[in-house]
Amino acid sequence: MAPKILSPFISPLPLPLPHHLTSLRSRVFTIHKSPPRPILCKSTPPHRPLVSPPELAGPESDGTGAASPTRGDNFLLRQRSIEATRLAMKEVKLQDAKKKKKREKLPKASSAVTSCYGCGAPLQTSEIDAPGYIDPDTYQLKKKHHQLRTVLCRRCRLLSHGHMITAVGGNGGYSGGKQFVSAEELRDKLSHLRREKALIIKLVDIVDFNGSFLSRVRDLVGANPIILVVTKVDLLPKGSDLNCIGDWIVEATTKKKLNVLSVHLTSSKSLIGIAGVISEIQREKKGRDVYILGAANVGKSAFISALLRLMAEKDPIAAAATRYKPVESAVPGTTLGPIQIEAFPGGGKLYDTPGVHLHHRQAAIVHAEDLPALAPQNRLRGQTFPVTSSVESSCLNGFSVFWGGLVRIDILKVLPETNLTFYGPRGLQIHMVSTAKADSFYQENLGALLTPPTGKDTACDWKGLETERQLLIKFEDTDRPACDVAISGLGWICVEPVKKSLANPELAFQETARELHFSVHVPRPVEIFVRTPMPVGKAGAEWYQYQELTEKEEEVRPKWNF
Ligand SMILES: Nc1nc2c(ncn2[C@@H]2O[C@H](COP(=O)(O)OP(=O)(O)OP(=O)(O)O)[C@@H](O)[C@H]2O)c(=O)[nH]1
Ligand SMILES: [Mg+2]
Repeated sequence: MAPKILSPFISPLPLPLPHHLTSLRSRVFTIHKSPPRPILCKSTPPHRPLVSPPELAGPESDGTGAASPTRGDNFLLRQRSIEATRLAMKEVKLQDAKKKKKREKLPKASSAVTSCYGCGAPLQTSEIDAPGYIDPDTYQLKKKHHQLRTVLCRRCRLLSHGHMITAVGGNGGYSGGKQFVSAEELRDKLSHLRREKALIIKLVDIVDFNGSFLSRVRDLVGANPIILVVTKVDLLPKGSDLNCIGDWIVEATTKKKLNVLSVHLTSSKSLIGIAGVISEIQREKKGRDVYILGAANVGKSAFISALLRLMAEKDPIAAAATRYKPVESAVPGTTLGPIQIEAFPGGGKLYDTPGVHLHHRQAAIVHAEDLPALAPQNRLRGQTFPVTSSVESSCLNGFSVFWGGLVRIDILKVLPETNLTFYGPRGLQIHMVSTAKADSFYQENLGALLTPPTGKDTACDWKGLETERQLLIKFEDTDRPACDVAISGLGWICVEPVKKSLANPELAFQETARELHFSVHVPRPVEIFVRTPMPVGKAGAEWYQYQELTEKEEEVRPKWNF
């Protein structure tokens, strides 16, 4: 508060205030209601008025005709000074008490207290369909007992019972769609990270490595150190060698020019690799907050549960945090606000964050009801085409393969031995028809045989596979897959130019035919990535070649752990 103008009759006080009260002078002036007579001390030279601004001086301030103060005057003056000090002290105490009261009235709660502990949405009692809703009676009761931290909102309770209620606009969503949170709003909630010192744990889903990679993560986190955690490795096909997968991931990350401290392969279901992440967090945290970051549905909340579960074995703080942990579900957009968790004994908090919604993933275009179909529940098992081993009858040229209602691949020109293996959710069925009949087959069977979209009604609103991309794949080596064609938010198709079991030993491999031609159709914003093949399964471990690295490259390359 700006100090009020000091009254002229304070400064002439001949008795100095005690040192600890000098700062209170500005408050003393309010005490006098009428101007007192200025008093000149005997020792004061007459040419030097005590009240400096002439306009403030009283009629006697020019120093002429002033009588020397009598003992009575001095006594009165002293009394006035004592009284002024007493009143000033009283006023200060009064104001301090007011400030204290005001501080106490302010809600102590940060967003953590007034938000649902399951999803981070602010608690509210007005809109039943919106996130954060709890009924008014429960709210009042919990508030009265200071237990709002322990409240789970209605949506979270439904999600944890398997209901699919997305809250992020554009995905079907709950009935009162107007309360949707937008993907931009969720991103905004993370914008402060650039300015903070934090340790970032960036999560990527192994099933959708390219689609969930969140390549512009540096825009979000600035110069903060990043540990890369690859989730859901329990879903990798049987026999996969995590050493090969780890090397493949490090190579892919280096290609994307993302500088990370290390790479961890983890599963929140089987707890593979979680202990390694905990030790690295403890080593690198250095008192900072730890943020779990990633695209929607990569498994951030599940990862936090897994972290807390393991940490709870040694740490009572983490054990206490396991009681109120974030909710996980197959719906992208489960977590809607940052959730602060007391997990570390030595300071620094753990934060679950809302997933970043990427418009190029399949989850952004399918209806909420179909979202579970996109999430693999069990270990991936590649589905291979052609299925027969007779070369003549199995050549794929001129055929189209549908992957649910979400992907169509026209096989334009491949070798008789070429083989496609689909890795993705088992719920999506694969159908092959001749390309000449593909359009009519799609129209007739969409919503029924070809799902998602599920149901004829949903299929009516479906815009179709509007994006078509021509792929020309060149290959050198016939002993390994040429590439993976990854579909954002779904899975990938491994393209083997010459499948060993299909190869005809009597036919010499044609040197000239080292090209494969496909045309891939997907819904409009969905992205198609052509990448070096991921070495999955037993076969992957056989054909995978580790990159030769120089000593220097070896030093700077992040290490993988599991
Ligand atoms: N098999 C398997 N499933 C997992 C794993 N981690 C997460 N999931 C599943 O993936 C889905 C999404 O998990 P969440 O933890 O809710 O994902 P999230 O990243 O927090 O999602 P948002 O809050 O929407 O951003 C859930 O169905 C989880 O059960 C894992 O390691 N293995
Ligand atoms: Mg979450």
